[in-house]
Amino acid sequence: MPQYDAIVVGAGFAGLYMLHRLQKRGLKVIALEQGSDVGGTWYWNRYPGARCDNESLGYSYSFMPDLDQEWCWPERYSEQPVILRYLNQVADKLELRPDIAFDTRVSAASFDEAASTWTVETQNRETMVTRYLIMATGCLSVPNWPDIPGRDRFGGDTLHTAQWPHEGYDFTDKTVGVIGTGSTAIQSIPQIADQARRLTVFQRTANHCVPAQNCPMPSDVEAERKANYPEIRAKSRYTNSGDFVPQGGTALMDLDEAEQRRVLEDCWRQGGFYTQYPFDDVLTDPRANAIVTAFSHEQIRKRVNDPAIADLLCANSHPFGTKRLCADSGYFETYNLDHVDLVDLNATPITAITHEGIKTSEQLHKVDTIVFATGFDAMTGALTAIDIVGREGAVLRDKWADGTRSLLGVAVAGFPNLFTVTGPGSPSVMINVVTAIEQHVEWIDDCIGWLEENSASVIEADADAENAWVDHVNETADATLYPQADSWYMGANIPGKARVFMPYVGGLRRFRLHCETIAEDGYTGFNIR
Ligand code: NA7
Repeated sequence: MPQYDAIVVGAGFAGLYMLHRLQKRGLKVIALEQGSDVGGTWYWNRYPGARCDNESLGYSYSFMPDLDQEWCWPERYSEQPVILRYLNQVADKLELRPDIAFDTRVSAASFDEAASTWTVETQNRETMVTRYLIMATGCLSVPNWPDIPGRDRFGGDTLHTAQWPHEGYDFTDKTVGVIGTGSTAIQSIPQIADQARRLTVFQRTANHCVPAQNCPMPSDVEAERKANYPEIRAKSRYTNSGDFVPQGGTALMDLDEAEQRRVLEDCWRQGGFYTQYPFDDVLTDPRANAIVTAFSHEQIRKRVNDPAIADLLCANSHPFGTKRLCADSGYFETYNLDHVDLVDLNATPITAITHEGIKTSEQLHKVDTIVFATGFDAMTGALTAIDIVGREGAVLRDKWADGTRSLLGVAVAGFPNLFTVTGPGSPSVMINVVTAIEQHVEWIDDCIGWLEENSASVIEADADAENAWVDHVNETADATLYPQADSWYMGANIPGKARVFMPYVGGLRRFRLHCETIAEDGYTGFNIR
């Protein structure tokens, strides 16, 4: 049976960096990746319009200064193929591919207490043994296929945005139904409408959405960034957002009405996450939140011709920003096209999928193609899909059945020598996820280095420390408006999943400093043998 010092599961942003760090440390390490190539999220999500809504100049590794200078991001927000090209370039430059096993899906992992090793099993029935197991499986990697009666009986083409055909899909002359109106749908709907003969969008919940204001990369912005990259990178590591965009500093409620309006207009002009970054109170004070919501609705009504459709598109079910904010490019204007319809599933829910199309309580919508833009089993899906068995037969899936429990989102009591990159309880998806990944990868690598230097063979999160961290994560979320939304942050999009606010909303700076203190103090909160 092959033996390793470390196995990394996944070869996206997290897995590639983890592999590189452990290689540099001189460990015998392999990455196991279910896809046929590197990229993770950016390998799978190839739907039309797929684009990162973090700005290109901040959505890349900070540890490759030469690549920072060489690489040119063509747009303010990068399309999926560009990010995938970037990750391929990284894998080539760092010569990572020889140590990645592709088309290799991990199905089980169990901890051998006597040997202090993990036995890892793949779907191809291979088994291997490792001292450290690092799950770099991504926060948004397991697609959510809703359990709609008759889904398998549909006679046309069924697509899921997160498992898009690599050869693409031609919507020309097709009658198309899109289910879902989250970020992915908002990006893909304008592009699908460009090609399709008829497009019907099935909306259960309108999402808060801001204009992306995407544009070709301004040469002066790129030049300025490249001249100052090292300082900006260093600064981004200690901001709350993990980004170079300044966050906080303005309380909307401290401004008079005219000032509020001026600031909001400025935010909308800048677009993207600038719309929520400046404010300290929008996610904590319902009054401030209501002001942003009202302003946002006003912008939608200006863009959508039919007032009844505009009303449906205005998010009302949850406070602004408490579900992942969507960034649009021409989304609202799509509903002004004669061949595009919006179905309100609150008024007329989907009752079934038939051979011919999507049936609501009102009518059958005949379609050639159904696009499921229905999201992911977020944050935990990839981990609970694997049979992970720790000490004394503890099963991770069972441990998390009533809600995720983790120390720093990086380690779980009962599961020695298992690390999770951007696991639940860490800032992960609440901030620039590449910065979040780098912080976790570096912390894990340092921790493994420390264990090796101190001749320790086992590290495990202490149960009390884990409880204290979970309490802190919950208290931090409860001080905000976030838990008011039925979001994927809460696990609320998956029937039967425990409702617990999973990511840490205390900001990267606080989190990083806390993690640093723990390491400096010899890994307090962890039991080491
Ligand atoms: P999201 O944001 O989870 O959106 C999924 C959408 O699908 C959302 O509008 C859901 O409505 C809808 N949905 C899910 N199940 C159903 C059923 N059964 N019927 C009707 N509609 C349904 O996923 P995305 O892929 O758009 O984005 C995920 C993240 O990727 C995004 O936040 C970025 O970080 C990148 P609901 O709101 O649950 O009522």
